[in-house]
Amino acid sequence: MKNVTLVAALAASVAFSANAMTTEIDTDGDGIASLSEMLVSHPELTEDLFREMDTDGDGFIDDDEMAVANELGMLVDPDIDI
Ligand SMILES: [Ca+2]
Ligand SMILES: [Ca+2]
Repeated sequence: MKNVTLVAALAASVAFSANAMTTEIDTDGDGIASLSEMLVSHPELTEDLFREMDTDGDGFIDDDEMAVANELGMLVDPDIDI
């Protein structure tokens, strides 16, 4: 039963992370973020960092890649004052 709980927790975590792709970032609503879309909400983002986030190299950040980037703390959340 422990595994079931873990899977449920992971699923909840992924569902939460999927919200990382907000309409604030994905301004054209296609579900993925280009570098220029990312730069609107994350002006500190560099092209190098964008390429690191874009793990499948398609030139866009999708939900999964955004979630991983958030998990690794690659992006500074503009809503959080550090
Ligand atoms: Ca987009
Ligand atoms: Ca990608």
